[in-house]
Amino acid sequence: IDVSKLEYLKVEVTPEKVGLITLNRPKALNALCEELIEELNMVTRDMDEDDDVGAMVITGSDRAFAAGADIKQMKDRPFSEVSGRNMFAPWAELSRRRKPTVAAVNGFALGGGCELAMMCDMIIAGETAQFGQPEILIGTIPGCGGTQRLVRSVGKSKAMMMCLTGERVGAQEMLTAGLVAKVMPAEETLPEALRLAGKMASLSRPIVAACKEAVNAAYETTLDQGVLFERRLFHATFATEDQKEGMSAFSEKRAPEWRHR
Ligand code: CO8
Repeated sequence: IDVSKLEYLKVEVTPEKVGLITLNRPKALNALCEELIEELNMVTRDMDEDDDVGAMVITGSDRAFAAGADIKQMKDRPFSEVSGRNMFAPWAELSRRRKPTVAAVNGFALGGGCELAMMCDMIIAGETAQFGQPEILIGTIPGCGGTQRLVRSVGKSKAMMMCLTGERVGAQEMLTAGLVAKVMPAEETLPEALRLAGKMASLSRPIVAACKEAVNAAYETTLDQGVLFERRLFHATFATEDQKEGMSAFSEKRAPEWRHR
């Protein structure tokens, strides 16, 4: 794709092989219109297939990661269209990427913005970041995983509080609750996200992908099935050159040289 033609995103690939995607719709606090999500799907699909990218970081501005789905775009749509076109179904595409994805969140992550961050593999938040599912305040409910992913990471009580009151919750509280992996001073949010993504991009691609698949299985299956799936993938790593290289390098007290990255 021609990244110079993107209207709502800024995209670059760092020397550390990290695909950096910046939501760029400042006038609307990065409200997620359908065109923005289409671009995001296109870019992340491209990066997932690009050997020069090992991990992705999605970020917004200092003021807003994203203030939700575009309310003005959807407000007058009739039920027949919303349901008939299965509105928001394509937005979940991000959660199916094979390479690691990191959300670097400063400012507002509300509604669809919070849901977008939760579709990433991990969230790094600035001290002043605010998370919320305010849909209830505008006469609707979360439409892209808010009621589901939130429960799985922060538990029922806090998810209920957020979804039923629409009140925003700060980064530190979300760290304690388990939604975010790390809280940083605002100006260090993106550098830390890039550092972590760079680390993942420096490792063996097939092994990183297998590990992500195994962790994701924990969301979808029983403990017994999940542990079995993990063990089978663990066995499968022994069929790769990188497992042999990694363990040989350890034994020989040298840094591994990954074949597949
Ligand atoms: N949609 C459209 N425009 C928006 C949105 C939005 N979600 N959020 C902000 N904007 C616009 C404002 O209308 C305003 O535009 P204008 O200057 O033309 O009037 C501009 O951004 C700046 O916003 P404010 O003046 O309101 O800035 P404040 O600092 O006063 O307030 C807030 C910031 C608190 C973030 C406030 O803008 C707000 O409450 N926004 C709406 C938050 C919200 O309700 N989000 C949920 C939307 S519904 C949703 O997300 C459904 C989920 C669907 C699935 C998504 C899949 C990923």
